[in-house]
Amino acid sequence: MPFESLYPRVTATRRMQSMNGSWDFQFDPESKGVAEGWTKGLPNPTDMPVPASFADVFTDKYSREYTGDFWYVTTLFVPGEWKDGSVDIRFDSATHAATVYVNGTEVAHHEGGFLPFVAHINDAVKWNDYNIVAVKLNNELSWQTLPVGETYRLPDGTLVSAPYFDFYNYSGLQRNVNLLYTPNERIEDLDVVHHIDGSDAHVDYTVATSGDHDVEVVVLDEDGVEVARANGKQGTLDIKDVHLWNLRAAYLYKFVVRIKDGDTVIDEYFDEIGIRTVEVKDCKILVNGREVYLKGFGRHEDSNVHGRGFDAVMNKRDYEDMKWIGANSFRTSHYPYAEEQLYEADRDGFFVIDEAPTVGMFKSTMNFLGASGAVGNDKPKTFFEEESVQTETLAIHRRTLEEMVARDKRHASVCAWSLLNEPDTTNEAAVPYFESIFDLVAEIDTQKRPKTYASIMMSPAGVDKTHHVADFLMLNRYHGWYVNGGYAISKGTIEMKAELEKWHELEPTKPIMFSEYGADTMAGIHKLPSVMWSEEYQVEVMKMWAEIFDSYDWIVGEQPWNLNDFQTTEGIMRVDGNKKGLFTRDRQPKMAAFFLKDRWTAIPDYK
Ligand code: GCB
Repeated sequence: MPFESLYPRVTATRRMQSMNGSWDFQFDPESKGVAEGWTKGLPNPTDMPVPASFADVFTDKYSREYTGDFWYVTTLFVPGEWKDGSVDIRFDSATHAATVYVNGTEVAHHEGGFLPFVAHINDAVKWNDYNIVAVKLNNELSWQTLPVGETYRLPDGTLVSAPYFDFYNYSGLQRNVNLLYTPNERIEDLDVVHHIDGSDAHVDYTVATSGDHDVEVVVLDEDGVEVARANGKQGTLDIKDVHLWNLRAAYLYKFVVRIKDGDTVIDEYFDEIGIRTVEVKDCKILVNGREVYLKGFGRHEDSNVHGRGFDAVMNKRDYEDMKWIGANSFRTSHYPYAEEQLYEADRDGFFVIDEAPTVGMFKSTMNFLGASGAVGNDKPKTFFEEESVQTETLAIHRRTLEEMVARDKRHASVCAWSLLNEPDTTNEAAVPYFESIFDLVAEIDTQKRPKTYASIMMSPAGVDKTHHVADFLMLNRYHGWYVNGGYAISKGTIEMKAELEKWHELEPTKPIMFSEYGADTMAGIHKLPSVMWSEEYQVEVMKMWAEIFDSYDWIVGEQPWNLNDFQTTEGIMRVDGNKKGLFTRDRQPKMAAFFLKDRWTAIPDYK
């Protein structure tokens, strides 16, 4: 299994040097950079901070909206004493496609903007010397990129991206970049599967290494006391009187893995691991065998100026806001988030529904009715009928899921997988595609977490053809907003309940949760009586949904859209972004957040 999926760490044998900071940056609209030698330096660069999205640091429209190839270049000193090991650059992400060069030699290519990859650079570097690292990125969207969209040209030849989703198509080196040193014989993967046995736990583990030496695994509790130990690349660790990881009551053990030659440590790696089980049974989601009720949000990695750039401060504030309001869960809508977010969720005991970057697979809702300036084309209405989707897109989707599961599988917080957001499930053509990706995840996730997808309102119960593959149902519904808004809100309740009852008839043993519902709300607009867009109206929409949720005991969770207001592409549907946040983009609560806080703090995490 791939080394790049291990979160980079400094240990007794591993070294790491941050490559974050100011890089040279330049757009390459004619894609001439490689031919003109930009791999060794840019002719006319500006400086660009890493990590960040490039868009919102600029003040001119062309730069902000730029679509096409663009370059990041930096100088990197590679210590000579690292020559005896493996030296790799790890990009926590590069959005959406990247080719990496060291001193002009191509060392890596990766597609997909939200998962890590490494460039192995031993053969391309000058040791104990300065090296030029160049990254050519591309942020165009197509039916073969995840997320899905289109790219078209304005009459003057300028490329424009037309996402089939409403969040802004931020791009660049948006997460951390590190230079890593590891021994040649190294730990490349660690897999853990937990079994609870009364007050004890048994953890089946598998370690993959690049050599033949033996492996030891030691487990330490939060006080640093050894609680279990085993030898061999595969085995079982027995932990007596285990302290389980629970929702909002996390507990993390430190698993230390060492490759040893007698007493000599050849390589050492560790991870913080919570012990818990997750399963779906009889209309319930069970964590450690106990029924949970999920309260939380669909989120985005999004903030002012930084765009989707990794922002530890904003992340921390988001967790504090979620704790304040009584949340215990979130969905990584609509792409895998930075690993630091998952480690924080592990520590804080959040149930994370980890979502693949698979959004925009519904042709007729592309760009949310013009939210991002939809372009017309002659593609068929049902996405999955397209030949290239069943072949190329499916292959890319499968590879992306492999990368996501490999990266996130040890996290206790990752309790479920969402394999798509709002795909077109109205047509039988979706069925083989769905079966292929759901079977794949069932096979590669050794913890066998529940799997699902977020269902779109235009594919309701009775129309949707793919729900048989999901272990639990997740509904995105906008009664009270896109349909039955304002004075017609009471009609929304009746229609939603009718649909829910149909779902329950179709899937009598599967739990159902709401992964989206809400209302755009401009903070500061107050109306008596309420009107749509006012803070009072958002409270009414939240109350309407609460009444629906409380009517059925097979509803297992509520995640309104969205934790915060976030940036979208400009268009007639959005006023400087999507305003469905319970908090503003600068993380301050709207009125409805107080309603949810009262509601959620009264609902226990475990039923
Ligand atoms: C949805 C999408 C989400 C949008 C939201 C909206 O169904 O999944 O990405 O932002 O609706 O506000 O329109």
